[in-house]
Amino acid sequence: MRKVQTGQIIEYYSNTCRVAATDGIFKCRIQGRIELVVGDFVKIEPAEDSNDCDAMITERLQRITALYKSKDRVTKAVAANITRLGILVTVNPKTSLEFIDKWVVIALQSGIQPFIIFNKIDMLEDDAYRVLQNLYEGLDVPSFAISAKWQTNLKGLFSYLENQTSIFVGNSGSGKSTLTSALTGTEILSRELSNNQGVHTTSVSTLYQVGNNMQVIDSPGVRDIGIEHLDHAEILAGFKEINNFSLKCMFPKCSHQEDDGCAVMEALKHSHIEESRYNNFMNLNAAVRS
Ligand SMILES: Nc1nc2c(ncn2[C@@H]2O[C@H](COP(=O)(O)OP(=O)(O)OP(=O)(O)O)[C@@H](O)[C@H]2O)c(=O)[nH]1
Ligand SMILES: [Mg+2]
Ligand SMILES: [Zn+2]
Repeated sequence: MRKVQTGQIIEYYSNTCRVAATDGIFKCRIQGRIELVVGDFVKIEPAEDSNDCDAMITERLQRITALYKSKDRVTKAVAANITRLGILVTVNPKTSLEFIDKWVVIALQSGIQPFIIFNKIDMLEDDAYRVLQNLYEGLDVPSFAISAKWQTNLKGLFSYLENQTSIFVGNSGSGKSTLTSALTGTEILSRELSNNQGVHTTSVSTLYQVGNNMQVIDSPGVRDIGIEHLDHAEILAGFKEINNFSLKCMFPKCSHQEDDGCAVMEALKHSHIEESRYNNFMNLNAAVRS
């Protein structure tokens, strides 16, 4: 590498990064203490003194979006400049509805469009996901029912991901790497579910370029996604239908529980709000600062 250039981080380790720049892909060292994540655009310079790195990252460019998570009251970015967040949902391993609702909240709060990928349909009856698809589509969360392994129904998903930078989140074993392999056409080692030998659980997030107008990030299985950095209003914004009904509650400080004139409780009673959504809303609220 000869000259200063701009690139994008496609893999981040604790003190080095792989950066895709105009002239190629470079292994880079980080100058000073710049907080970096996969998806960040950076300035890189030729490294003079470094024996195992090609270049040095000297500056991070402004982020368009940043996806945050918190753990033990520490909040940190996990990926930058993402436009879509794909939540993988499977029956095995079982994805909880709370997992979906939590990621919808996190995505919307970060200015990222959430969508759902119902995976492993080859193992299920037709329309097994129909009820959930209807529920989330009514909430402006588009969804796709696919089989990543057998590459079924990928066409619609593929068009949806064009001109976007997307990240896939889902429990370990839900098929993020298998899907990334199918989209990129390169084989990414994936995890065997039933035996513990030859397990290929993804350990770092990697950004893949698909053709010249699609980017996908395969991220490690998410174990703990703390949301302590959010407040009640941000959670409410992720529950569109509850938000709409809450505007009609008699008291502005309604807690949507036993309160008189609570429009949310009324809607719940008449099944205009799904019980799972209401319960997850209450649980997420209980987990954040007041
Ligand atoms: N039957 C079936 N199996 C699938 C499908 N997609 C993925 N799998 C299998 O599910 C297992 C886990 O897939 P991975 O792609 O490694 O899952 P992952 O989400 O990347 O897992 P982590 O990296 O651990 O987070 C593998 O054995 C895949 O072959 C599918 O559509 N149908
Ligand atoms: Mg993986
Ligand atoms: Zn209320």
